[in-house]
Amino acid sequence: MSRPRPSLRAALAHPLGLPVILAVLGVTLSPGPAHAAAAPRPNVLFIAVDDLRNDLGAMGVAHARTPRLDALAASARIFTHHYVQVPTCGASRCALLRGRYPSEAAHVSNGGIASTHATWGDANLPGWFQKHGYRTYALGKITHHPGGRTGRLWAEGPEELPGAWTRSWIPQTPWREAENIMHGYANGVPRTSGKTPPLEAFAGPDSAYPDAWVADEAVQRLRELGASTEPWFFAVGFFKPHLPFAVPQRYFDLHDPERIPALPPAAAAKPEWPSTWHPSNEFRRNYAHAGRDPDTDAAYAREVRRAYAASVSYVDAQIGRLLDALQALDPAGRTIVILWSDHGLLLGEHAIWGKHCLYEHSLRSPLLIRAPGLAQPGASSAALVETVDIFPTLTDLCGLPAPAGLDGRSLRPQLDRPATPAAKPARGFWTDGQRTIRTERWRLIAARAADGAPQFELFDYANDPLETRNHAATHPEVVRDLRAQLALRPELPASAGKSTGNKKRAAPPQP
Ligand SMILES: [Ca+2]
Repeated sequence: MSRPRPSLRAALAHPLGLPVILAVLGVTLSPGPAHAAAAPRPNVLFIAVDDLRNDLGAMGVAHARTPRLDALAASARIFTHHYVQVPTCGASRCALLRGRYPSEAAHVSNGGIASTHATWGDANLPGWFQKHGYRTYALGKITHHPGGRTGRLWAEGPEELPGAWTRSWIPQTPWREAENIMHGYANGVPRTSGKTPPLEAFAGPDSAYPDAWVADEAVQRLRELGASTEPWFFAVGFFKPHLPFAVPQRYFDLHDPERIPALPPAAAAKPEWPSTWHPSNEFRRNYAHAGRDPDTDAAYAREVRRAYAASVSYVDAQIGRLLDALQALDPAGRTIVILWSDHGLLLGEHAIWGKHCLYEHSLRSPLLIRAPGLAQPGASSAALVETVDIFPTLTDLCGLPAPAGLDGRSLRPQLDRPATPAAKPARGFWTDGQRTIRTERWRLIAARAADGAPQFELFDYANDPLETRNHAATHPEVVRDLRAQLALRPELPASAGKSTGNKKRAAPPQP
């Protein structure tokens, strides 16, 4: 990797003086106690958004109304091809915090952190930062259990990731317990699975819904952190745009449903080939639809997409308040800011309303990174990057060593030069041993048919970006090559344990 160097003259005039001069002369300051005393570690604000696909204005989505995320993107590196490892909340966050690909079936289940953390060793993102002098905070939904408790209503019982956080908590709200805030309707009403609706527009203030409370608490905590003499890693997890798509009416009013484009019929069709298609159980079973089906009711499809867009606008506004507080605290921009979503979402693509599958829109999600001294802020990187890259990127940017065994790569090359290509393909994992690998042109999904025979779906994004055909039979050489790359990682056992987001088997292979 070659990093651009400032001129010596510019370095001499630079307010940071010596470090810049040393950089010009090619001298690297290795991180260590002596250096740490001279140059404080940067603070980190990590913002997790739940189920956010790349529907941002900054990513070219015309109907999006995301002014605050767009403003953040204008000061950050926009990773347009960021892929998560597992398309469900808890398991994606498990990969984030381990910095590793799933290596056992539990790692693709929502309970993966709680059931496997004892074997992680040093691969524990907040634990590693704490070990290196950081105070670590998790507010809201950072792991599958907001607040970090795994017992009744996620409000009591064993810690999900013991000892890793200086504090892990949720705000005190009308929804009270974590499991209720996660799926909250207006003014403290919890979800009743299968009986409450997937959409709600309430004519009331932002504080009628949980994320305004998360933002309030985050702003308060940031002000307190301003007095901290120790570096901090503050993770703030918002709940929207996860189902239910329930936010104040005024965010619905931002969106004209007629302006949200419908999908081309071929993109909205259920795959005709043997596939890993699933019936969207989270959407269909956990909510009441009054007999309506967005696959056959175009008006309902528009309503659902509009409610999702409204939920994105609502969380955008709450994140904006947090960023305003950071700006007041740190006007010089010395804090590293990462915005990440745990996976994307299909809004009718392949006739799926949800995630829990290995198709493109399920695995692809926004990643924005703002770091002090970032080159070309606002420029996009189209490099294929992954959630497992975040751990080594943060240790790199903060001048910490990285623990052994991380699967990702630091994204510093793409931060320095956005045109830098990816270091590796992107890998995804799902239940029943399903796996995928994504290269710049292709995606292979490997699964097993009902009779146990290998089954492949191959997509060609150069010629068929909407995944409307399975190209496996016409490109056997590509399948061979990608299978060989898949084989570099062990296949996970078929059983993934309980709870993958849907109540039963989340993504049964279809004959
Ligand atoms: Ca999620």
